[in-house]
Amino acid sequence: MKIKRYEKNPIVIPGKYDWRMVASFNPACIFEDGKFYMLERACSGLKPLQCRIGLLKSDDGFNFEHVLDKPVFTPEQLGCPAGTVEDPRITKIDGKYYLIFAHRPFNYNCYPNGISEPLYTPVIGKMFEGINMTRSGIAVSENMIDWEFKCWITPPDVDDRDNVLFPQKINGRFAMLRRPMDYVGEEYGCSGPSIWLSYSEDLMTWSDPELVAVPENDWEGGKIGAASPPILTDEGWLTLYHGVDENVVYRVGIMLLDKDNPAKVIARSPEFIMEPEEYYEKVGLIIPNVIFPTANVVKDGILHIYYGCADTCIGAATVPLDEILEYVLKYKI
Ligand code: BMA
Repeated sequence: MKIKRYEKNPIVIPGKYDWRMVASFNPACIFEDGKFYMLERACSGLKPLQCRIGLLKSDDGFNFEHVLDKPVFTPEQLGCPAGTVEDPRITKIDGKYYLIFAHRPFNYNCYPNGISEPLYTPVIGKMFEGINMTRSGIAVSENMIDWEFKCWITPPDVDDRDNVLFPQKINGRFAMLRRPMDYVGEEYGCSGPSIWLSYSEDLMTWSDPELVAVPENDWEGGKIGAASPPILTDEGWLTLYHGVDENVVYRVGIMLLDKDNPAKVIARSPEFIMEPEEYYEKVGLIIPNVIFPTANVVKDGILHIYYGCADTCIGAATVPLDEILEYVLKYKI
């Protein structure tokens, strides 16, 4: 099974506007009315490293141009101008667009060192423990340009990112995958940060997380997290995820979740399906060796995977949907 990178990758690079001068990565993408719409995580600079969300569109899913010359979602809209909004994931449910984002409520400087985690220092005040200290939230829109913050979906004191909403309700409830970092240990049933599932009637109150999948393979190191919104197929929810090995190399894995009970993994490939190979996936401004898929679109039977490359630019890759489904079904549990 071969995932084909777009030959002119990277498809989106930083530059052009001040607010996206150093990086554009980890995008959301959706196909609507004959066009692909992408939301990029855009960084203005490294000192401080602050991110906003920009909107682009494309006719073919590979050549994107900006819809607006300014961001469409910002930390200011959260009442937290010193914070940052990151890693958008989009789904459309009952005619409305939902954007799940990760939010760090502080501002920091980033000094890349070329070897995995760069050095971060706070700009004002004290940084919360660990640079990833993240709260996830939801914004809603009817046109993808005007986003309104709806609510937080994780508690303030739990580092919980890689939250991904399923594109339709399951048994009448919203469902999302999540990754509460501290839910680790015997009492949680996992030895490293894992993928969990919660349900909600109204998007505001979420059920206690149920464990879905734990790190199992060497390439997943001690940590896995959800990637892009699961895709409904006849066989179940086809779900991309990422694994981080001990050298901080980010790779992509694939699993299939039960249609009615997505806490149940019905197939999972022990091998990754993508790893950093190209220069733009190995070398970047912030963290090297990262493929971080946050979006997928199925068009004419082809799965388009959109991913952040080394926290700097955006790549696209494709594979026929039936091929990847057939591949993961080889590993039924
Ligand atoms: C994760 C998140 C992503 C980032 C990735 C690689 O923990 O912070 O936003 O792209 O690390 O640095």
